[in-house]
Amino acid sequence: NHNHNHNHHFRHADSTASLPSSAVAKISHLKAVVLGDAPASEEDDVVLPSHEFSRQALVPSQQKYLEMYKASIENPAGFWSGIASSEFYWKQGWGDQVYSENLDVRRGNIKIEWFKGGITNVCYNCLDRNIDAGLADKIALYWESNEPGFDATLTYSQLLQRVCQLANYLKSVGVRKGDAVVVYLPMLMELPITMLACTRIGAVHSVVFAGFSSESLAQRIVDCKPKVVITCNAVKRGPKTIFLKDIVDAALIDSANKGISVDVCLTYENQLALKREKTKWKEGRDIWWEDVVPKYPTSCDVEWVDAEDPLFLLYTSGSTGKPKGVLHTTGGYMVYTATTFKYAFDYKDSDVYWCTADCGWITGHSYVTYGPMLNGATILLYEGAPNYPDPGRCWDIVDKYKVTIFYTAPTLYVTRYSRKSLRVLGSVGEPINPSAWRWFFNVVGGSRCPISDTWWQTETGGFMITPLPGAWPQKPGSATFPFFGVQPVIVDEKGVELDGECSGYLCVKSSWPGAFRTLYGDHERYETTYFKPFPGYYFTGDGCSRDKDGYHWLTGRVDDVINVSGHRIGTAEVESALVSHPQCAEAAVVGVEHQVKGQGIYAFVTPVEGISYSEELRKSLILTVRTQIGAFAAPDKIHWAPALPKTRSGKIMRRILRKIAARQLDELGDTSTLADPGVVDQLIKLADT
Ligand code: 6R9
Repeated sequence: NHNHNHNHHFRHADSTASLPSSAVAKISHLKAVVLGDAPASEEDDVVLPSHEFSRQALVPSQQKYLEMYKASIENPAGFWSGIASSEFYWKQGWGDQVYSENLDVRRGNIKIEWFKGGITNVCYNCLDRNIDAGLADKIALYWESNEPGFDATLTYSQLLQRVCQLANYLKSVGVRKGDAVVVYLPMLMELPITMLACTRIGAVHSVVFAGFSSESLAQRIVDCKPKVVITCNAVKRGPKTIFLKDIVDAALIDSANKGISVDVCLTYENQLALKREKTKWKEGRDIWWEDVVPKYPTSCDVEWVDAEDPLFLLYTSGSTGKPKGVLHTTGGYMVYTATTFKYAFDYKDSDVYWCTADCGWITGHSYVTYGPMLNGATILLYEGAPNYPDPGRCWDIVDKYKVTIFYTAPTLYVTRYSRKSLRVLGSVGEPINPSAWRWFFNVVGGSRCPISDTWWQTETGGFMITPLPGAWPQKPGSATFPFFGVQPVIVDEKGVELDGECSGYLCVKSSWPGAFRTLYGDHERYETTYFKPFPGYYFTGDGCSRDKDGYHWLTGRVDDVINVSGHRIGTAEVESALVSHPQCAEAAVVGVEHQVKGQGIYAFVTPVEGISYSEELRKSLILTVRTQIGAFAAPDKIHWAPALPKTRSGKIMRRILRKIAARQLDELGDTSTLADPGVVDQLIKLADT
């Protein structure tokens, strides 16, 4: 009794002739259901936006999307400068050139600039501008504690005061424009406050996810040499207390040993987790936030900066061991995150928006803090674990705050409550498979809410391929079509652009305002990693296919990066942690499909000679990874390996290891090029020990 509507709304736009094939939909004879009419069944290939939804949407039709997309590609300068000048405050306009770019290594250094010469400030645009526009008393932040029953709110004007006090404090300890500030905080209000305070004075924040170990933190401190580190004494996550300050102490000792000492460690006393009396303290260096920050004035002049001045650094995993410091600058990032947020979630002033990401990741930068705040949105911050004290917690929170836009990773929970307030859903971090999509759509959204499956990366700053909820018919599991100004291309291994229905490596042609500008201190690595593999394009590291209707389907990383619950982890990072263990001779790490986490970490380990396989060694190897990287990077499986399968030139054949890990033993392929083909049988025998 499903109300199927065949080809209900599909109409071909006339304006598609000159569009890149990435933006042209040719939908034909698909089974479809209309939003709100009935659940999406396994047979439904398409979910159509309802008239009701589309009527109120910012982009109400496919036709409108195509018009805007076309304008954005044909005249990027006009498209983006129109938005930038009408929706943001600039102390001074940019020069004659809206943007300049070179994405082709054959033509010299890679360079991307947007709005160069324009003078602005992101914090001003997030707070002062919105307050001037009448939002002073609008709730900016709702904060929900790990412990049910503890919460707090800040209006836009209260938030501005808090931000200014911290900004003034930071100036008083010598933080100036261009200085780095490392932030190691959980999801307290103090985290976005800190980000905005840095931005206000032109300092460059480098937020380190508070699940990283002291060694990872130290590595980042050594790389960016901050004037100040900001943390809190402890945090509760679920039933556990995590002593963050102890981790910072160890990191500061570690980085001092490597020649980088930090003078100030500003520490927030998180009273719900730990009293200050119980916190280890280093006089002279450590300062309680509550003792100093509230004493500073509640207003603070803005540091006006160039659009191309750095906004923040965020370290992310690559395919080699050392994390990469992704650098985003001011103007383009501001315009891009605000615009993508607005359109992809069809944002309305009355929305209550909740993104479950931690500010330690890019999603928390662009879509907890900057994008929503630039739009003057009401944002919910949740401190705790999604399943604490029970699996219904997320739905309790949605109901408590009447959340209307819910943006999360596909790694999800159980059904329990009505989520009547929801209007738009978002998904990020990993491919969402069609049945997970249907579950999210039918159960969480009551088959009423469109899903924005947003594909993007730390490097891209904001959404790249995403549905616009009022415009596109959606296919469960597809990120659909590019955002305005984005030209995705799919290339083969030779870098030849593929057309029509195809599958290959996902690249992007031309720049977009939110693109990262360099890897901090290593422009050469920036060029090598992202622009040399396919000259003329930005290479994403992802595989992608395009179906006959023009929809994009992301198929996961094609490099040695694993995606665990939406957290990017380089296999090389885990391997180098494992081999640092005195009893580990060699290690090779691959990703495997994981029911809950999307991908799991699967490690093949060869112990040093004379050491036997034991449960003790297994535990101690896992502990080593936890302490060197963080708990989220702990291998799910240690597979003992007398030796690893290698080519005669000594290269580990990961292809074979991936098949063994997935137990696809009949798909091992050609093993004859191995130096010792017998290794494979040995590994198979040891698979379940
Ligand atoms: C935003 C974020 C980036 C990698 C990316 C891709 C995967 C992200 C996705 C997705 C399929 C989506 N990814 N969103 N894959 N569909 N909607 O996650 O940034 O941490 O840098 O990870 O995540 O593989 O290359 P980041």
